[in-house]
Amino acid sequence: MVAKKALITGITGQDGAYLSRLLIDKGYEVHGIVRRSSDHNTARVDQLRTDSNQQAARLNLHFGDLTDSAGIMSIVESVQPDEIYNLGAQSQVDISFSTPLYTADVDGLGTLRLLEAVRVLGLANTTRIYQASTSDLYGKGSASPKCEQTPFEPNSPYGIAKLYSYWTCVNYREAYDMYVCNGILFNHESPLRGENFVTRKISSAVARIKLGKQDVLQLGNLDATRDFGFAGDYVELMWLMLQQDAADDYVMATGKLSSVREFARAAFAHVGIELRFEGSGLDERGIDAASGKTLLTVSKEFFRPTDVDLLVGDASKARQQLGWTPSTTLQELTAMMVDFDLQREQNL
Ligand code: NAP
Ligand code: F7E
Repeated sequence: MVAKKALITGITGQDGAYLSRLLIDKGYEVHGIVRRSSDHNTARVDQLRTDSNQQAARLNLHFGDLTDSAGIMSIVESVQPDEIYNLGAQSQVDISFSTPLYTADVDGLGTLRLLEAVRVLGLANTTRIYQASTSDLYGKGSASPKCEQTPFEPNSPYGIAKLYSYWTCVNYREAYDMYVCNGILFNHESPLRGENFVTRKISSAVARIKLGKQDVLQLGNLDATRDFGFAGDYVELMWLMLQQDAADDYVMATGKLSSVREFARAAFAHVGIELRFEGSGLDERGIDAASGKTLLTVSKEFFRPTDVDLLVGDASKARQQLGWTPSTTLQELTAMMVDFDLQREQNL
């Protein structure tokens, strides 16, 4: 049987690494787009290239960038993918405030470039497309939990750029009968999460503090509350979405809430440190109940011009129609991340 071909933009990111492993295990020939960089940037997929000859032979990397229409067109033409997973993005919400035009170009127009490449190359009826949409589309809306019918009110350049992509995908599905799906993903984390995102910033700092390599962890908005899932569970649903009779959009979420403060408390507890919170606002501190030492402080530097206070999702549609439920609990996720960082720090 001929192997299916998948093209992944953003293959070097957290989700790209989990998804490429899943697809290779399913027998796919996987192609990934890698940005030119002055240094090595494929660390998250390097293991796949050395795990076994069979896996390495199934992974093909191409230099490209979502801002480069001709390059994207050329890669799509040469790969002729059965499935495209558009995971590439400037994915940091805080950074999107300082790079709004670049974020719009990559996260908004980048999707259009990909869809146009598929359409213009005559692949509209053969190539299925997954778009990495986001719970940030909901922004400041107060309805909770959020489902596929909840109105979008994005309040960051990132969310607004992703909203453009969301509707462009819906439009290409309706106008050209293309198989295009939006996965509206709530926050999902893992040991492969970038260290600038809050959960990994916490797990890596907790490991360093435990090992005496760092004194204090500085965070921003401790009240921000998110629906944190495990990235390894979420990539399965990306694949499932492209295996249905008809394309549709789905929320992926755990339905459980945790504030940043609660996540930090649980991460410290995992290494045996009981954190007691005192004070409020910029004066709030997390104190080691045993030693009285301040281990966590709040800094203005990590606040955003506008933030999303609370995001929790209702993934009933994915559960009922695709049989998908996330299997990793928040406690398991926290332990997995902190243990990984402890081991990594010990080996440095
Ligand atoms: P990530 O770890 O930040 O990975 C982003 C990927 O996009 C990286 O491979 C990055 O390449 C690539 N990229 C950035 N700019 C690019 C450009 N101009 N052209 C081509 N590729 C580019 O993000 P993630 O957590 O895996 O998320 C995957 C996707 O899901 C993103 O679109 C994100 O916005 C979306 N999403 C994520 C979450 C979440 O909680 N993780 C939730 C909802 C939606 P480099 O490695 O070279 O930087
Ligand atoms: O922030 C607060 C911060 O940067 C979560 C991306 O994958 O998920 C992610 O976006 C919350 C925010 O993720 C710090 O203000 C407090 O309220 O980890 P984050 P995010 O902004 O939710 C969505 C669904 C995506 O689509 C995105 O691509 O935590 N927070 N203190 C902090 N955040 C950071 N980064 N650093 C802090 O020190």
